[in-house]
Amino acid sequence: IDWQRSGDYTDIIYETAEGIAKITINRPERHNAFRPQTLFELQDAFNAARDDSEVGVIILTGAGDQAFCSGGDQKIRGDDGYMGDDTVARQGIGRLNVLDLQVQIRRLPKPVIAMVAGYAIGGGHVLHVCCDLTIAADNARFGQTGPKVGSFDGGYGSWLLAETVGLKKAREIWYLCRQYSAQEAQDMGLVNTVVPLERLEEETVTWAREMLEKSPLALRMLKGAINAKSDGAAGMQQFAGDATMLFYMSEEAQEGRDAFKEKRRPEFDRFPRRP
Ligand code: 2NE
Repeated sequence: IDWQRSGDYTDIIYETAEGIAKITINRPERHNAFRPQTLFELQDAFNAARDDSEVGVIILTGAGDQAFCSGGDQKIRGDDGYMGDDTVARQGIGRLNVLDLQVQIRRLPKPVIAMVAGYAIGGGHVLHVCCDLTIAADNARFGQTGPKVGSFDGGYGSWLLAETVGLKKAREIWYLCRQYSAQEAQDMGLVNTVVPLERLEEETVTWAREMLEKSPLALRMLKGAINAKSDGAAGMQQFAGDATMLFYMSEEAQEGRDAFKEKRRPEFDRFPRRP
């Protein structure tokens, strides 16, 4: 696959090919831990992939084969969050901006695949949990570390994990902070499949291509539907927005718009009162 690189980023790489966007966290010297700048860039890249109508599937991964992502960069963690170089940090204020990225991954209406080699740990583990699918290399290691390093994720990191692997297992993962192999992760339904490291990208691209053959609107509605239950009112709001989008695409809705512009009464009698 012939990836084409674009964007002016320092902490990530953004590439596209054949309707797939690949977003790579590029801080391998810190096992792809994220700092605020990394998250701003990830948000920008995910927006680019969302807005690009050629893109149907997004892959999130980490540079190298040692780590997908090791969570928040503990070396720039301040007393109230993670410190960047921006104005807010210069005022001595930290950020927890990974939460915005989690919401963005959940809400963008295209499937996101986590392609995991090596560690998916801490906030990096939560990111893969937020992705629609996870393809793991056989060297992948999964786990949470919050209670070891003085942190926790009480949002998607807790209850979406519990929805994925069950309550007892989610408690074990958080309370004990153990690491789990790729095979163990597959056994508990945390990942979709495990492949040899050298076949990781090939397999992930195969899954992406298979989804690209499917109806984009059907996939969009399914992602919204599956998320709506656990996202409560926010999930329903997105699903309702999709219903409005579909309605706008109908002749019935267009008749309302046209009648307004033509300053006439709308002729809704043409449309059936569906059972
Ligand atoms: C991932 C793990 C288990 C790997 O261990 P190992 O022994 O294979 O590698 P090593 O030597 O620890 O890591 C290699 C280099 O990467 C850095 C290390 O410090 C080391 O560099 P040097 O010190 O030798 O120069 N590195 C790795 N992870 C880093 C990190 N997160 N921040 C900064 N530097 C990091 C092992 O490295 C590990 O346990 N890492 C820490 C995982 C962790 O606790 N992450 C934060 C969880 S909290 C969080 O992400 C969070 C949240 O809970 C809520 C909101 C926002 C964020």
